[in-house]
Amino acid sequence: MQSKAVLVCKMLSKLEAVLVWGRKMQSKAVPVCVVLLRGWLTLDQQIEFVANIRELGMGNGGFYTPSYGDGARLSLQMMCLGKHWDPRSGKYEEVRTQYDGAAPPPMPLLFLQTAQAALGAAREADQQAGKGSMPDMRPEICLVNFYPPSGKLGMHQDKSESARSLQRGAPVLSLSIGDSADFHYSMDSREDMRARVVLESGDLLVFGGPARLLYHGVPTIHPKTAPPALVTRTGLRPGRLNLTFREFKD
Ligand SMILES: O=C(O)CCC(=O)C(=O)O
Repeated sequence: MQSKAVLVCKMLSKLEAVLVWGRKMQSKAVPVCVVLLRGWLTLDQQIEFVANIRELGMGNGGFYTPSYGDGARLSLQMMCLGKHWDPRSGKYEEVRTQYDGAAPPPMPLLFLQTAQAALGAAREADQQAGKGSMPDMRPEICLVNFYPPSGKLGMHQDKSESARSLQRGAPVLSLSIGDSADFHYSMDSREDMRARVVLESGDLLVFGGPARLLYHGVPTIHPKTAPPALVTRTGLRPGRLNLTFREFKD
């Protein structure tokens, strides 16, 4: 299916653009390291993820509302798999020391295998675009965010992973499920340098290599944009799930 073309990175100065259409991953030229594959997760896969996330989210170490160091609460719910990421310290830890002491659930096989397949697809798209510069990564941690319709996440860099992992640009893999969201990104912290793309249910976004420290944030959720069949078949609450897979490497 050749649907909409997605322009990624159009406003970035150093990072060039990649155009990727639909599941076929036909991509157009230029250096990469940010890859967007529209609708990469099938509806059935999205449904399976929702069921798994619901079960994990209600259990020990499941969803909670995190806070920053100044006590301000994030406008989302979070669950960490593999290791706990603490927004207060910006560090990973084995248990939720600042919250309830619970250990994060290990990453289920489904998540690991999907992340590995996602990485393969992104690296292939990157290669087809003529570069082959997207590094490999080992998915060790998954952060699952649930954004209610009013949810958001400020601009930030993902840089709590090990220096080794960051230095080699081990990519972050992001999967979106549910309502669409505005995703802002830039290689530059200045506000006027930001570009925007709408992430939809099933989309896979990958940034690594020279783009590993991409500034990014989610200012807006678009209510009632989730695929109706996803909502009907899962009873997913209004809002958006996002999963980011990261390599930690001690
Ligand atoms: O929700 C998203 O698309 C991005 C999530 C994110 O930036 C994060 O978890 O660090």
